[in-house]
Amino acid sequence: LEPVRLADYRVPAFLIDTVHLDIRLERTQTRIVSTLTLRRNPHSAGQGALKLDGDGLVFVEAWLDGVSLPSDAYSVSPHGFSLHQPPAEPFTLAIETRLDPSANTQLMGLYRSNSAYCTQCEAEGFRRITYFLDRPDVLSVYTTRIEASFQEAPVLLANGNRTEHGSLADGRHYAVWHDPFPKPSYLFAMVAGDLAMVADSFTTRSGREVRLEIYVEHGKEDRCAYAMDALKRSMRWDEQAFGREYDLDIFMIVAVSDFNMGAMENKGLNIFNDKYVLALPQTATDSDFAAVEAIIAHEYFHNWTGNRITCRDWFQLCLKEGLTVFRDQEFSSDQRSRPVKRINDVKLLRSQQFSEDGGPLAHPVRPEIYNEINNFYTATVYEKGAEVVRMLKTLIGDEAFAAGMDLYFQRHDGEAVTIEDFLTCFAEASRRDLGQFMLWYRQSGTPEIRAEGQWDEEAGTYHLSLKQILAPTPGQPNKQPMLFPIRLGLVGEDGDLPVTLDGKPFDGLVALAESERNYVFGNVRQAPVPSLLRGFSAPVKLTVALDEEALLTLLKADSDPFNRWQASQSYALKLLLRLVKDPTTPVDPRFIAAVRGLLAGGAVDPAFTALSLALPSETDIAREIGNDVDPQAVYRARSILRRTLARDLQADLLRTIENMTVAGPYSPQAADAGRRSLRNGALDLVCAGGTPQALDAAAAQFDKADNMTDEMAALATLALSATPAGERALHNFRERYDNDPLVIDKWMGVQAMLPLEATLDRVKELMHDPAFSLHNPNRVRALIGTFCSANQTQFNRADGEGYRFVADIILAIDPKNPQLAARLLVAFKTWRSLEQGRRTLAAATLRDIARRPGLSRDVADIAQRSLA
Ligand code: HT7
Ligand code: ZN
Repeated sequence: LEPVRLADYRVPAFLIDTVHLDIRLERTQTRIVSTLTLRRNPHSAGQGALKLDGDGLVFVEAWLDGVSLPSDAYSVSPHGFSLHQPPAEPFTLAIETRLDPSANTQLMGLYRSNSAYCTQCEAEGFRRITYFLDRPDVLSVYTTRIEASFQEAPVLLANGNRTEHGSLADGRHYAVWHDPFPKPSYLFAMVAGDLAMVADSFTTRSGREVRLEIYVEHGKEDRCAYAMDALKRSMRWDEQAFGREYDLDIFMIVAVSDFNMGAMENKGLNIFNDKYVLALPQTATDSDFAAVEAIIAHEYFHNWTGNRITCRDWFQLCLKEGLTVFRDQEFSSDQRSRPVKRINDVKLLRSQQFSEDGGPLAHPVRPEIYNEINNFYTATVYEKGAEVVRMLKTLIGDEAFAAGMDLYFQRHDGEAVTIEDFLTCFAEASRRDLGQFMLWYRQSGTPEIRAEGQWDEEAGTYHLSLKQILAPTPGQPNKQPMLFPIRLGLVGEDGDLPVTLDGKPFDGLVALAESERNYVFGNVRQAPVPSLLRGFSAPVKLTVALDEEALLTLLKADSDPFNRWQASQSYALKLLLRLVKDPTTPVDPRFIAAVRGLLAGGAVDPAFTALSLALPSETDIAREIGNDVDPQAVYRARSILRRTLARDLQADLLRTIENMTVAGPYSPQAADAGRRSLRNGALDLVCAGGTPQALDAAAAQFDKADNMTDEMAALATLALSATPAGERALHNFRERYDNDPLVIDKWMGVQAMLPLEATLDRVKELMHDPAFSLHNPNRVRALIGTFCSANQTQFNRADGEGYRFVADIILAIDPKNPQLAARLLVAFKTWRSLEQGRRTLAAATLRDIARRPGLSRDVADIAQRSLA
């Protein structure tokens, strides 16, 4: 593998001002003529040939300034096109190529999804459509002419505004689209097919009317209303929160069923995995609705953070992704409950990103080297990247952050920039030196903050020592001290104490810049419990010795909802760690009483209570143990605690299920969704007791549910009970949703998650279900992806069969869709933390994969880095 390094970045030797694409669609023989106006880049010292990227194209002919090029004037290789002696003055280069969309199984470039043609160009897919300078710092104005059979593709879409369309001979027709905003090639998109459309409109705050269109397969029109509503709310929110208005006359979304990721922010023509557009109460759960809202918003927000201002190179990916995730998180927080959103985001960060940062695939938020850019669309770039933006806001304050964003939009509109450019705007707006803050982009690994405190009763002071520990990570043996915003408070029996720091009322925030620092708080008249890292103000692992009594104080009296939730988790984690070591450890009755208290007060904020009720996951426990993890022992400990709670609190849980019934028709709004989450959390827990009353409650809910949230919750609970009632429910569900692939995906996932010895065979059998296909990413992720990421005991079977099975699937998928295969392989990322037997088996499987000839770059890269 030939690595790409940030240090080797050079400005492009040529610029492409305009691109005219003429696309004649045929299923197996699409013809493309691209006409580029080029000139030498005045900022480049580069001389000599013009080298355009290409991948898998069939070259036909090229013309320079309208004259056909002789074959000795250029060369063509599998990776590109080279014009040996480009003119010194601006010139026009036209190239004709052929490609076969129906043979494109990688889902990069121009491919077919069901009966439609569509494109995916990020990161390097445009070179699979035509020869180009396929890098994000070459910005061009695109005009796209699409021609196709009217019967096959009555809908012809591309970026920008439609300027022309008409009929042609032989039942064919065409459309011309022009996008006036210069953009990098990764934002190009084209869609053609027989699609249904739902239309609406939005009036911007300056009074411009924007047409909104969502395209879906025929018959799915009734599933777009929520996505359309989310889009309009996103557009309004971006005007209000960031002062950003939409800029074209039309904004289009197309839902396709074959897609490697969630969605793609192509200028004016977002293409979505249909899972994140289609939502009806009968087919989508509350979490699905929330995901549709978040992803619609995310892609829309890219119009400014990513499209109008883009990345100079792919090392800067977090410039658009971290910032846009931060923006979509803020949007969802404003639309729903802020504390609940924060807790869910932190759960995701800890489960996905902390495990990445603690293993062989760790990399900085802005990497400095990569073998395959597709493998860097990671939780670190996205989720930690968002945390870094959040910390920046916390450190410099809301006002300076808003001023920095305004400066960024004003200064860099229409440019391809770097993280340094971004941070400079905030340094200027806040008049702060952000040099040390930059380390968040450069240093990988999850920092640990160790806190120790002591109350001096006589002096009325509290001494707090904070220490930062930065463990080595791959390629980074030594680290420099970083800058941490730490929100904190001191909590007494009745809530926050009004303490002072340096003689002034304490405002709740310290910025730790040193390896170690001591703070002395004054006016501390009673023994306090420190509430540290409020709101999870920095993406760190906090180590602080808090006993059970202290955690109960926080649970009850902390003004910070995040830390109230954290106290419930820390308490449970303490018990679980003891149970992992010794399953006969009795469960602390104070914990059971605390959970009873939570349930009793559940009606005040059901969504928050549901989160507090849920025990730390198996991966949370494993991460806390750190090494020599036995997933079976972790599972057993969690099951014991669940069973104990279920039995001791059965009456309370059944009462909660009763009380949290939601009256009236289904609404995906946060209030109702919160009640359902508490009701279903209680159902899940009470069924862990396995009593007939509990299972009857699940069966009753399954039978009478009028929405997918309640139906799925009951199905999952019944399936987990491993009883005939569970099998009956699974059978019944499969029959009911036979023609609904996105719902069948849920059914597959529930079974792939079962922590049972027989699950591996069940998963193998499900691969023969007519609804399953190894060619469709959603199907693969639902069954195989769930098995390896959400079934710790069975993926990590002691006999290694889980690893072998997943490896075989990866090897089967790799030749067709390397991105999908590589993403599955990431499931091995924590293999080094396992106990020796499983570690040996996982390593052998990884080595076996790495040794195979003909691996894709994607899979070879993950396998090699995992083993390094
Ligand atoms: N920016 C988009 C990333 C994406 C992507 C990357 C690689 C291969 C396929 C892909 N599809 C979409 C999505 C986003 O973050 O908004
Ligand atoms: Zn994004």
